[in-house]
Amino acid sequence: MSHTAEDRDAVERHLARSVLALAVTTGAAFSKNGELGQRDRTGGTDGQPEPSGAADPDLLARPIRAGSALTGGRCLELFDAQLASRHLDLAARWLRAQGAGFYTIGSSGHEGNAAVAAALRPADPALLHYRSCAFYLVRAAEAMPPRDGVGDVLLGLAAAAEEPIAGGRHKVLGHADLHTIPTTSTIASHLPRALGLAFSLDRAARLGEAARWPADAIVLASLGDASANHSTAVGALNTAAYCAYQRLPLPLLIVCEDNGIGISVRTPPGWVAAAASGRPGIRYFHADGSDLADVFDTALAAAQWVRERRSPAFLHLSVVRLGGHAGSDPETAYREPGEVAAGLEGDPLIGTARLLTEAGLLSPGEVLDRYEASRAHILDRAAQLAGAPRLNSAAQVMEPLAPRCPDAVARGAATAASDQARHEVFAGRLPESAGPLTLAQAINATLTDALAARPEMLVFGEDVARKGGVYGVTRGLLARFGAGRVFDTVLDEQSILGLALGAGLAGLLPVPEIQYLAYLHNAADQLRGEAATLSFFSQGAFRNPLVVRIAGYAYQGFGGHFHNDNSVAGLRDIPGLILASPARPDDAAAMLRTCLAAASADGSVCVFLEPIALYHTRDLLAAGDGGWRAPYDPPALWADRHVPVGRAAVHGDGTDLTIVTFGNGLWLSVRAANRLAGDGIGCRVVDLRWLAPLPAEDILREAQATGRVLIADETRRSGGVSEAVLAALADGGFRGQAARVTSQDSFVPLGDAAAAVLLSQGDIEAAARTLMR
Ligand SMILES: Cc1ncc(C[n+]2csc(CCOP(=O)(O)OP(=O)(O)O)c2C)c(N)n1
Repeated sequence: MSHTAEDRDAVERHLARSVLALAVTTGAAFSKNGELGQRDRTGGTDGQPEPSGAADPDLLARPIRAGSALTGGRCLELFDAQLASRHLDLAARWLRAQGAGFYTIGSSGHEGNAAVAAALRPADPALLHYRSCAFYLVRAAEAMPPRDGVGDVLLGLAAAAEEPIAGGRHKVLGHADLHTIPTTSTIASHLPRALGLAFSLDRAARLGEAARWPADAIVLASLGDASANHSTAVGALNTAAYCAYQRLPLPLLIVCEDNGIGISVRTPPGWVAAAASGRPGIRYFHADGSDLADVFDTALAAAQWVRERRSPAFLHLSVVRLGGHAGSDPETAYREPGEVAAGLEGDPLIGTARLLTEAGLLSPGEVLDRYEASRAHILDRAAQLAGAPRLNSAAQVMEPLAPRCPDAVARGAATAASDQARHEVFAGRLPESAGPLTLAQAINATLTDALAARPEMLVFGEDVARKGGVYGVTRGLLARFGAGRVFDTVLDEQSILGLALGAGLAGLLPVPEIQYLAYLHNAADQLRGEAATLSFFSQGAFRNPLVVRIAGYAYQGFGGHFHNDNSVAGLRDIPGLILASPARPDDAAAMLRTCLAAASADGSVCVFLEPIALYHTRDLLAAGDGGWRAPYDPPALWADRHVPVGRAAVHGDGTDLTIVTFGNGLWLSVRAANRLAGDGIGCRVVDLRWLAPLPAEDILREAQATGRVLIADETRRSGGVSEAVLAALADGGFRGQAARVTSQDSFVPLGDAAAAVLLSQGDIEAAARTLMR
């Protein structure tokens, strides 16, 4: 594909808003006082000889302006990044017009962020606002060896398969070599992760973990002004302040690129400063985003503040948005012409050009030549890359979604601490010698073993440390492993999960707890939009090793929705996510080891859904039978007893009916099967154990063994697990009978009324008899 003069003209029309562009198209230039003047034939202004400062080592080494730490040479480099960023916006529109590009949200007006990159160290991890293209280009130029940042961005705009981070899955700003972690389009959703990474950098270093980043690194997260109002941002800022208030190290630099508008909605003038400047524990800095020297000096001061104090700061950049929100957004629909023109005053390219001309480094003519050269170069590159191959099959698209290495997971699941270490952490009372354990005791022992075997593992959440969890599942872990690894968090599920996402990035193995399933939903995007997408948008260059323990399901006697939530639909459809649903103590121990190993070996995002009502259940068929307790396997048996992801368990070998169930349903179904046996109905009960991926093979095999299937599902009839099991049977070609009993499409009420909407043993028995008739 090539670009013609007409194409260039079309692009130029977009450009016309920029004063600099105006200068180019009319042949005008600006004088040293910053005003537009006519460019003469020799390229100088008003007949003045052209400065040749760009070749003068003295000038290059000198501050660009008295009192600034920005040298002339650095300013020139940053100007080139700013120019390239501007022309990439134009290239995006040109590519779009050719049908060869798919993304036109640009960075025009925000190019001052180039100086933020320059003020940081190249290895400071950065999670960028989508308008931080110039930042990315500076990072690329700083890399050793330098990266072709322009090529990266163009490939992203064109959704090309060879784009180096997302591989054509989205246009993101990210690269592992540039320590730039791709962010999603869900505004502010990267802040909890950034917070978690900042929290974890120092912790990982203290734990002696070989971290990806130096111990004195700082984390940068940038966002827009409208985004700063999102509860995710506000929550992350609050948690940052909360940590700083307690003097917990939190080297986080939040940069707000404030252009005064979010798509079409104006941010009240002064609001960002008012909202961000008074926060306890978070130091506020402000810079004029059109003045590169001011941005550089202020960002240097902010970075130094954060690095030395390990304390958060908020850098507020006043910038402008030149043009609409995206290529498809005509800003004239909501902005007056005067407002648009006023924005041009703040064009950072003009600001930097002014700095360079005033310092005698470039003449106006040279500025314009540089601008033209950048434009020609980038449009040429765009034309070259426009036809780059795209992803074209589901297999290609999905490749990085959920990498699975079952052998490595099996090995990891069998890994234990040394005998001596185990004796120490269990204080001589090894769980395998303690007799049969309840579900809660088995999980507690498994967490203890895992913390002993995996020095990088952390356990945290609300009430998990001092109290040991609402149900005692994490009891004793704080005393055994200390507050560096087992700790209570702020009461904010978004921050808890964000902490986990950042900890995973930092090389740790986070095991956060969500106290009740009903309280996951307010923070679910951290799993759905953030954790589960990271590998997808980075082709595995960044991963989210994670095992979220969630206490859930119903049957707690007192009822009430918030402590008896039985909705798993929002988890089951997250691509790549592993959803474990243990019911028995022995399975729970093995499955938790599997999840930890999968997180560690494959970077899997795992949810471990614990049935609260079974935590302390001891008996199965009769009072005192101890049928729901199980002995804890010693490490020597872990390899043999390994439970692979997506494999069910079968209880009983009846040939009349297959009951497919999970969680509390297993307890109910085994009891029901016992009663049905008395009537001569032989059942086998399949415990799914994994709700995602579903054990489809095992379901089908056991269904075919009897020809009759009853699904006993404690989740809701609509959107519940039974729908997926029926679909698996149909997909697998099952020709027998199938029926289901489920809980109602209701929230769970308080008190005895709960029983009216929840699956019961009686329901299962009745449905089984009907099916057998
Ligand atoms: C959670 C969420 N809600 C809505 C959107 C749609 N959206 C995308 S960008 C944007 C405005 C963001 O404005 P601002 O934070 O000021 O950044 P700017 O684009 O102006 O740089 C909105 C509403 C989104 N991406 N994410």
